[in-house]
Amino acid sequence: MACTAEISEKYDVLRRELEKKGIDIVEVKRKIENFKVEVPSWVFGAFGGGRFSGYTPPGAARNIFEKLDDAALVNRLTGATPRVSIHVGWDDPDEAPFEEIQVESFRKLRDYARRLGLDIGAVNPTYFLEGTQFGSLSANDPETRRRLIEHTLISAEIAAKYATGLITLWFPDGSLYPGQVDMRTAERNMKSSLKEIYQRMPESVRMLIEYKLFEPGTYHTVISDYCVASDLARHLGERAGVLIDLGHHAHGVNVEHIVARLIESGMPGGIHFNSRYAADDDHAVEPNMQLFRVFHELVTGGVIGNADPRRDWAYMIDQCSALENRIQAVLHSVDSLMISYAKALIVNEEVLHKYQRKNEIMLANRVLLDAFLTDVRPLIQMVRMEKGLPLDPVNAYVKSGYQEKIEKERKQSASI
Ligand code: PSV
Ligand code: MN
Repeated sequence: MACTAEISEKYDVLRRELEKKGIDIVEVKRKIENFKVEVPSWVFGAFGGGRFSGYTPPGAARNIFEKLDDAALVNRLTGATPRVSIHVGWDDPDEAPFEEIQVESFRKLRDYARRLGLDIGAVNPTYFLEGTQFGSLSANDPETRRRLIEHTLISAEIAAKYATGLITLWFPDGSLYPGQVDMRTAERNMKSSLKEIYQRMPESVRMLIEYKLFEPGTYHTVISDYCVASDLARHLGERAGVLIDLGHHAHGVNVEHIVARLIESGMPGGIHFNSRYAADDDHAVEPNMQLFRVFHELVTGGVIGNADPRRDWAYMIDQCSALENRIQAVLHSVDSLMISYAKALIVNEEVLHKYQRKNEIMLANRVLLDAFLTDVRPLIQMVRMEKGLPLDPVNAYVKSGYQEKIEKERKQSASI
């Protein structure tokens, strides 16, 4: 493990290198210090895809309180995750049947979170429980639509009273075969259900609509891409926007272009960060070139790190794959996000613009590459050292003894 002097030395080398390029490292450091991302409650629990007899990594949290305990540890090790995004249908502290979930139950969740130094972040209504296999807000059955509209309004009230006032909506609505649903009727139902929610939800609440190209719908999904989501959001009003989940596109889609377009439209936005290889596999975030390019759009679009918080987007990790140690995986994600953000902040924008104006294609491209290939870890470590945080949160977790403790305490596996 690197010692203090070694880190300062490496940081100085990086500082001199960046200063030569006219990059203000102190400003970059300040932005990294302030970086925050929400963690999902579900990464700590038993949700795992139902394979291998519902195998869940040892030590998984058995209820929302244990999920918050784990989230608090992640925040203590990273200093960057003070909020936890919840799923109302999975995280009711009273574990009431779906129809009986009470807004007031979530007060004790908020209070418990506060005692751990946390807040409840984005509130997700849960549309994919028993009874929505043929659609939720777009279902043919008016009774199903009514149930889910009321559930969303309860979620919105929870968000207003006990969280940050943000609801994030993802729908399993779609179809498996051509002809199964009338696509126009489904769209009309979705639109009118959302309109009713928007008109009835508390005025302080904002909503982000998440799109997904596939799953569970294999032939069609009602909100398949950002154009559908942004059309809906525009139809609703200025408190509605789009949630981009990195895993929800066809392979090869230029996601940073979607980010750029949404920023340009001025619409509220948010990102669910994760990595995927084959489909929506919800793996831990990797500091790859795509993630760097996404951050570059957020930085140059004046969104992330903007002094005016109203300009900023919402950032959440959305991961929960079946086999790996979840706490290690989420710590790794936070690390990857900080690295990618730092790389985006050290792009030499002046030189980039000069090459863009001159149509110097390769030279412009190499400016991005230069930032991407720079090892920014000394900067991240410097930030952590100054905050009294472990330099390597994953390593610190392994050594902490927490895993052994939860494996012992939570032997009895749980369902959520
Ligand atoms: C759906 O695949 C999704 O990305 C949504 O954000 C859900 O809320 C989350 O995953 C958990 O299922
Ligand atoms: Mn998501």
